[in-house]
Amino acid sequence: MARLSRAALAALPADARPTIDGDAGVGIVHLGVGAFHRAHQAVYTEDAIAAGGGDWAIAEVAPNSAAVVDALRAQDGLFSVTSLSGAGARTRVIGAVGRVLHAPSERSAVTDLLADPAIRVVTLTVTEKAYQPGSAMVKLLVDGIRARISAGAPPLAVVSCDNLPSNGSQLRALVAEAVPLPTSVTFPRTMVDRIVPASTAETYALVRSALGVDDLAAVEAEPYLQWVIEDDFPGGRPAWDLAGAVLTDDVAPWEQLKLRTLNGVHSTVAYLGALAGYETIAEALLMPGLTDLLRRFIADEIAVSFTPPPGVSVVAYGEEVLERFANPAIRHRTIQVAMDGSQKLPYRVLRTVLDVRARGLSPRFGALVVAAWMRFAEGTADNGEALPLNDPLAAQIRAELAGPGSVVDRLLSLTEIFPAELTGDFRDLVAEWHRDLSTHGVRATVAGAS
Ligand code: CS2
Repeated sequence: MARLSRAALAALPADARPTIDGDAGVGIVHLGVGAFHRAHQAVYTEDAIAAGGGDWAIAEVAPNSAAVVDALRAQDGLFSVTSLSGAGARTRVIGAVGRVLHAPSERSAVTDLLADPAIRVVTLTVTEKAYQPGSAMVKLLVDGIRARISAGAPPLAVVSCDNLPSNGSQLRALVAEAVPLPTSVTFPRTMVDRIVPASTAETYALVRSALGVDDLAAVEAEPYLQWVIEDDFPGGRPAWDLAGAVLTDDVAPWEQLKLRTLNGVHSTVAYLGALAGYETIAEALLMPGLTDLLRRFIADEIAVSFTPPPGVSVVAYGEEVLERFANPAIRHRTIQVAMDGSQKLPYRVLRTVLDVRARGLSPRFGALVVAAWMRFAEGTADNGEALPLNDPLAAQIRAELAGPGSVVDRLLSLTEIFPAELTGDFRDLVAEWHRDLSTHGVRATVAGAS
């Protein structure tokens, strides 16, 4: 079967071809070429170029994987995004990628590109764990910004698209530790949203039958997508607003809404679902009692923990999230969402717990999520199958699990994850859930919880 390429485009179904002709110059560097980026920022950028023009093609920089670089280069930067829902599948090819680089083997080309005044925006999807002082991502950005300063510091916006609160401010602080930042470099905050499971053999087969060519960089996603961006782009930006993104001066309530509701509930379903033996998020939602429990978590704890954007109801947003999670066409694996829990729990769940406690209420369901994460970290599902602990703190977590005394106390002592004030009544709540989950299993605990 032929590969997807510029030459193959004419033979594709007309509604699957890119909506731009591929001659826009490169104006964006993106670090982290994962499935989420391809199904999110790349789609918005293609639609923005189609609607508003401009030299905003993307230079993709892969921080690790050479496979995605090889796949995209062999396809002239083209790849497909298939939206999947109960109503069917729609595949479109994205033509917004102008260049592809591999950071480990093409380091100086990446630095030169980051210094190039034609580049006015850098976007990043590098996951929570890359936001550490001195990480490879931070070093790459610092070198790029130094080179840019030597080139006269042309204006640049560096846009974190990872699921962290104040993502732009966190990134700015990490970079500013290593290089004095000129005022011409900004770090707008964003909230990004689209459910994009890892591609599988089925994804590639689906695209082969939809397009009649092979696409080794294909991604699948839910139809829904959202992007809220702080409008602080000193060198200009693509017309993302014309592509449906919301440009605003206050992203904070959107970040909280999404992290605490969507991501918090996602992690809850991931840990409980994986422990109960469900392979996907949508299947896990079929567990008797789980949806009712999640509704109570949303209404009684998440919704009281923060102030949402004006006019938005957290409960209504939560209902929409539960519907999206239930999309049977999306096979998002519970263990994929469960990974990196030490990096995710603090922003997704523990801030909710602290705010619920500060209001004098009991963070009952927040404690259940923590207990479920602990059971997950212990490594065995209720049916006896092994669960993978894929986490940058895996060694520390395993060391605590191997020590003497109660699992709950040992894991709560990991200060990289749990704030010191999460003791006392919270510790007791977690211990109670942990005992229920260990003794009766997830299904019985969930069925008896609401
Ligand atoms: C998920 C997110 O893997 C995870 O931890 O919660 O990737 C989620 O699918 C996205 O944030 C949705 O926008």
